[in-house]
Amino acid sequence: MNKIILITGATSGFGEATARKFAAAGGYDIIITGRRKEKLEALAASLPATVLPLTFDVQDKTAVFTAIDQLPAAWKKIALLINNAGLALGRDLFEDASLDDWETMLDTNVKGLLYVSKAVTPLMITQKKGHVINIGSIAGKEVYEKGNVYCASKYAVDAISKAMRIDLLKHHIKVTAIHPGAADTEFSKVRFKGDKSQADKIYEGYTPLSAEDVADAIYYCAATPPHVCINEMNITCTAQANSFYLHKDA
Ligand code: NDP
Ligand code: 8X3
Repeated sequence: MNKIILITGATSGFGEATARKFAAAGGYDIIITGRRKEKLEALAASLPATVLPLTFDVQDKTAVFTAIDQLPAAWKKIALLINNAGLALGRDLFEDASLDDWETMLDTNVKGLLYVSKAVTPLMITQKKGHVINIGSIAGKEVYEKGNVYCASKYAVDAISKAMRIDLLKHHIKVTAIHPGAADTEFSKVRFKGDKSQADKIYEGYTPLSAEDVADAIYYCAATPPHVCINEMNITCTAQANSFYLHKDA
């Protein structure tokens, strides 16, 4: 019987690459989610797997709980939840940053992850097993200048992952946090609000992670035997040591 997985933020970047990875591997029925309906439907149609696209904004508590509650019974046996939806908005000094940007990051990266987890983990508790993979960031390991609230949101993902691992232990639910470094996805385009030249500069002078590199890491963590849980994985490109040290060729 195929395992059911739910991936948030599957319309681009890590989420889309992860959906492609699991679909190609076989053995999974996949729920893909995001706000951009057309992208979700196009991805669903292109994957060699049974796929259920679900359109909702993770910031909308009612929409999250309704979407999960209304899943057909067979789709409720979720074995793996990948909490990936998230974003950075702006790269500004504390005194210059926008409160709206801060609120959107906290509402998405922290509260959205909590809503989806609170909606899905009861379905795992009923099954007495499950696996939650949270996508944090190296920004949740060291704060960098102008990273302020994005970093804070990812520190929260780190803490929430540790807390979930402890509290869900008795339900045989694995919790893994994956903390990637710079990866070339739509992330910087979103962060710099469509300013392509600013976004492109982030990835100049070195080879960043690709979405597929992170999807491979997610798949590796998901494919461990039932008695093994990778608690945490920090993954950067070879040119990057952490949030501070990134070697760019001249
Ligand atoms: P992308 O911008 O390519 O993808 C982000 C995904 O999140 C999209 O599918 C987007 O879908 C979804 N998303 C954003 N906001 C919402 C929302 N409110 N409700 C539902 N879905 C939402 O970025 P990445 O793939 O790079 O990012 C994925 C995760 O990885 C994020 O949590 C990010 O913080 C983290 N990360 C990224 C790194 C990088 O350098 N790229 C490094 C470390 C961590 P849609 O717009 O359709 O809703
Ligand atoms: C994304 C990586 O370094 O831009 O989480 O914060 S970074």
